[in-house]
Amino acid sequence: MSTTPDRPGPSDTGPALVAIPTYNERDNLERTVEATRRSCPDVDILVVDDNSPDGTGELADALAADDDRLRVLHRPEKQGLGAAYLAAFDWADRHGYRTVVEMDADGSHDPADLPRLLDALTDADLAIGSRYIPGGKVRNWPLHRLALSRGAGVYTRLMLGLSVRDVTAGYRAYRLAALGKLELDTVTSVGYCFQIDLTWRAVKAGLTITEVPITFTERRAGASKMNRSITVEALRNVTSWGLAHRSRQLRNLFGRGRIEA
Ligand SMILES: Nc1nc2c(ncn2[C@@H]2O[C@H](COP(=O)(O)OP(=O)(O)OP(=O)(O)O)[C@@H](O)[C@H]2O)c(=O)[nH]1
Ligand SMILES: [Mg+2]
Repeated sequence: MSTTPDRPGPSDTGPALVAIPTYNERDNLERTVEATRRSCPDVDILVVDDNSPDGTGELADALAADDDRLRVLHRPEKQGLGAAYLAAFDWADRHGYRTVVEMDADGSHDPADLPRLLDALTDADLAIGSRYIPGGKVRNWPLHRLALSRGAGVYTRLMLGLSVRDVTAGYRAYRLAALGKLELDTVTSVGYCFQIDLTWRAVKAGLTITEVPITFTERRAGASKMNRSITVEALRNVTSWGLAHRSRQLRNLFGRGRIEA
């Protein structure tokens, strides 16, 4: 991962790569790509497909044949959202991008919000498309999904002392140079915990984080990949990071106390 440059001037955030991970998104991908093109004609798009059984990878290839700013990264098997994004970040870095956006393929993330997300990077390292700040919205989510998301957010913010309001948000823009400070080679989070993991790393690395209100909509078609193991992973990791964080705070408190005594 490159380490140069640090945050450059406002006009210097591009070119941007929009990374779209896919697993069985055949009924959603084309509309997401088209809407992204309409919203931001200047971005490049990378579809990261984990050998979807429904043929999403082949569909992505067909779309790429007509669009020289669309590329497809084929991976041999389903390895989770986190691994797909790590591969996309590495690809973006190797191909000289300075900005990378995370976007779901399922219609939950509206490409119309993309310009505002990219604009927010002019004075931030990480711009998070947030459902839970004034102006942010969630549409058509079943109550249990909203409760899970809100509950995970409250627990994470309490455990880690974070001020970010939407810690699990998956619609984000990063400066590549900033991602280089997050020791990505040690990331093992697989599910939506990946988003919490990177938020926590960004805070610890002192990155500038901003939240931009977005409207999140329940997936348009196809099946969610959310499952119990994804929730358990997040709960286990956040608890362990939180305990480590709080015990570090206590050690610092008592350590300082001894010196001052
Ligand atoms: N390449 C790849 N993409 C994945 C994998 N798991 C999920 N995705 C994609 O990541 C995006 C988010 O996954 P979703 O299934 O929508 O999960 P979610 O948004 O947390 O849950 P829902 O609210 O139910 O939609 C979608 O574009 C998925 O196709 C994976 O293992 N590999
Ligand atoms: Mg989704």
